[in-house]
Amino acid sequence: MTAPAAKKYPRRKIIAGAGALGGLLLTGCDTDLHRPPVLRNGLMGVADTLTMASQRLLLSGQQLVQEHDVSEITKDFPVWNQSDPEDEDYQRLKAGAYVDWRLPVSGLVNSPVSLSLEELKRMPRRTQTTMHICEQGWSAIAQWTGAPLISVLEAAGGVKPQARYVMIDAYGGWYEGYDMFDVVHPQTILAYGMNGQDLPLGNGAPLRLRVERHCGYKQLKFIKSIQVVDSVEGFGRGTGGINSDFGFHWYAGA
Ligand SMILES: Nc1nc2c(c(=O)[nH]1)N[C@H]1C(S)=C(S)[C@@H](COP(=O)(O)O)O[C@H]1N2
Ligand SMILES: [Mo]
Repeated sequence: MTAPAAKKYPRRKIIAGAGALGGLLLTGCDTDLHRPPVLRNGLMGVADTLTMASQRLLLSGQQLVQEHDVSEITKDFPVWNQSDPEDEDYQRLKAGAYVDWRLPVSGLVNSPVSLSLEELKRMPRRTQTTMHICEQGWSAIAQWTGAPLISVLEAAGGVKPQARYVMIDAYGGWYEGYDMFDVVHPQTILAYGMNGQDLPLGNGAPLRLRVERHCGYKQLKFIKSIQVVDSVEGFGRGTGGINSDFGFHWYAGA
């Protein structure tokens, strides 16, 4: 079953979005191919059995990744893959300095909302200086500032008990899915700031995800919308993200 507001991705859109994946190696940070747990196969993951409240309680002690000193920030942090999505809506929003940009938060939340950048900036914020590790063999340190993903879900009235995944859609065709372990992790933020400035265009303006335990490809840029769902079916090829649709690990964490 798919959440009421979940939308299907037309196949041609996935193929178009996959252009940015061309040339990527089919490697991840792990040796096994990790996929999101699927109830109908009898593979029950924690995310399938716990309510958000019990998850928060159980997971509040999750380990944080290392945070660095600002003196370690990398000069010229790379811009990798998509740098300026060829998307009419995105280009229009960019031309208007993202004033009309909104982040719809829908699906299995109690009161769906659509947040402006200003509203996101007024929410609880977290700043963290972390190392980005791209699966293609480079790493770099930057300081990210943003709203914890959990705070954004709370602004939507919190999630319903059936909530298992957060699916995030990006301008330019990418999308990725995350389980509740990552959603409630304190270092999982929707970042609008990088190194003390607004997030630069090439690094995903106006909003990108930082999900610090994961490889580069889970750090979704150019965020368009957020949906809370009970199943990843109905999105793309149904593996839980555009990268796993093309053979990468769905779970790209350490
Ligand atoms: N929407 C979108 N998100 C994306 C990508 C992309 O091409 N499009 N590339 C991913 C990969 S593989 C990496 S390493 C990082 C790169 O982020 P950067 O451009 O800020 O270095 O973004 C990730 N998120
Ligand atoms: Mo990457």
